[in-house]
This record gives sequence, structure tokens and C-alpha cells, in this order.
Amino acid sequence: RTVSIIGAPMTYGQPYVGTDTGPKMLREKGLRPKLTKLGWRVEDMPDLDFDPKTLLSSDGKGDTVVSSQRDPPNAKNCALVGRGSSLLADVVESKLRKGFFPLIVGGDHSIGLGSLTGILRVRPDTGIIWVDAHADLNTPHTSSSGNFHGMPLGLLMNHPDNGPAKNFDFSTLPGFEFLDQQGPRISPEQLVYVGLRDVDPAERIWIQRLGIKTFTMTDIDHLGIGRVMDEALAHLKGRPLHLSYDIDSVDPMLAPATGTTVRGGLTYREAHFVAEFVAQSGDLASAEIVEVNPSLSSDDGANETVELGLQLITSFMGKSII
Ligand code: DIR
Ligand code: MN
Ligand code: MN
Ligand code: MN
Repeated sequence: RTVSIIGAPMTYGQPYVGTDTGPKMLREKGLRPKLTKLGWRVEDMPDLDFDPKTLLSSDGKGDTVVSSQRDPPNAKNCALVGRGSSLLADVVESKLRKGFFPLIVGGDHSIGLGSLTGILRVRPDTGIIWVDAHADLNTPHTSSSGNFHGMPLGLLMNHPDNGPAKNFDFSTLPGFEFLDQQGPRISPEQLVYVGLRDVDPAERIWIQRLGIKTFTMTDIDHLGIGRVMDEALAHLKGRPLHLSYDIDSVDPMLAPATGTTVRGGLTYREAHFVAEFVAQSGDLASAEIVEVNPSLSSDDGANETVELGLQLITSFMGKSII
């Protein structure tokens, strides 16, 4: 099979520069040869161009100029995130239609908006494993930070009990025109969280109301990562899987180079077990790794974090111990 490495150097979904260097760092440390060694054919394209000038000047089809001047309330860098997501969605969709395995390398977690949209256009029943310290279930209505990396799932969520009218209205967000009312949405039952430990009040309410299958760090302490992953995959049984791996799910002692560290995260083996177990299911159809920011730590911390990211990728792309 062929894996297509899609570099998505997005930083506008969170406040720090440096997240855009994630794809470059992972490539420099040997992403491509490691995938080849695992038996994959590799297509590696240049990173997506998320330069503000490119993103704001045209929609790639030569029309519509979007202004970045005024962001709506609690929607920082709205047009940049929206336009970048739209580009990414189109690329992911086209790679899937060609039968490739999209490996999306971030970039901050707002890229989930684009990768999930592209994936759901092709396979609307995809099961999503969201490995993260955070729930990323905010919208501009609930976010206290205004950062889109905390919103990809909140914006795409289908709210079945409330009817379609209560789904997020994208006409209020310049740059998000591609996510019109017809656009693909996530149903709560196709999502599983692993590793949560920093959840905002509104997110907690939505997790409960929507009944999202959630394994917090407390659950991992209690059940062990083996049983957690058994139950997580049982919940998504029969679906093609997308793994969205936020490096901040891992304990900050092992992955310090990321924007929003939270103590008490996954251990080295727990982090790898998640990746290995998903790979062994044979159902993994796409994956992304996000929030590696080498500039947010010492050189040693940056190297360790990039190295860990690379090891996790090789694990979910099929490296097994025996
Ligand atoms: C927080 C932090 N819940 C927010 N989210 C982060 O800004 O919405 N997500 N760091 O990765
Ligand atoms: Mn995240
Ligand atoms: Mn996170
Ligand atoms: Mn994040």
C-alpha cells in the first residue's frame, strides 16, 4: 500500500510560532525511510502552503478574497484556519479516493477540521480515536481562549437531540464556507477519547449530553491501557478508523515540546500501546500527529519530543516488537 505524507504546517489555531516546523523536523529525522522499512510505498509531497498571502488571496480556484482583518468573537485567525482547513480537506479527500493512506503531519490540532472533513466526505462512517489531554470540543460560543485547536470536534459535531438547527452555523465564520450546512458531520457514537485530563466546563457538559465514549487518565489508571483500548475499539467495531494523535496526550516529561502541556499523561508504553493496538486492528485507514512544537522547549526536549512523535508514527503504521 501507499502512504501519502501530507505536511500541514498550521500554527494559526493556537498562539505559538514553531508548530509549523513539525513536518520538517519529522522528515529530517527520517520519517520516509522508516515508513519504507515497514514495507510502505511512500508518496511525500511538499508541505501545504499555509502562507497567509496564499491562504487569503484566493480559494485556489481564483475567486473570493477573504479578509483576515476582523475575526469574529472567540475565533482567532478565523479566515486563516478556515482556508487552511479547506485546502487540507481537499487533499485528504483526493488521496483517499486514490486508495492512499493519508498520514497527516501537523501543525496544530485545528487541522483536524480539514482532515476529518476530507475523510468523512469519502467514508462518513469512520471511527475516530482522539488521543489527547484535551477534548477539543469547544466552539467559538464556548471557548475561553478563542484558539481553534480546541475546537475541531466541537465545530464538526452533529447534535442529534437538538436537530440540525443547533449544529454550528458556519456562516458566522469567514473562511469556513466549505463547511456549509450540507458538509460532513461527526456523530457522537463514531468518536472515542483516550487520555483526557484537562476538560473545560462546557466540554464536560457536551461529552455527557452527547454520550461520547471517553477514557480519561483516571480510566486508564483504573482499567489499564489494555482494557481501555479493547473497549475503545469494540465501540468503533466495523468502522474504518482514523487516529488523531495529539502529542500533548503523552506525559510532558516525555513530550515537553508542545503548546499546552498537562501533567499526568500517558507513559511511554501506554502511548505506544495505543498506537500498536490500533495498527493491529487492521482497520486503520488514516492518521494524524499534531502539536509537536520544537521551539517550545530546550534542544534536548525538542529532540525527545520529535523522536517520540516519529516512534509513535512507526508504531501506528505497523511496527511491531516481534
Ligand atoms: C482549551 C485548550 N480547552 C481550549 N485546548 C487545547 O483552548 O479550548 N487543545 N490545548 O489541544
Ligand atoms: Mn488536541
Ligand atoms: Mn491537546
Ligand atoms: Mn492542542
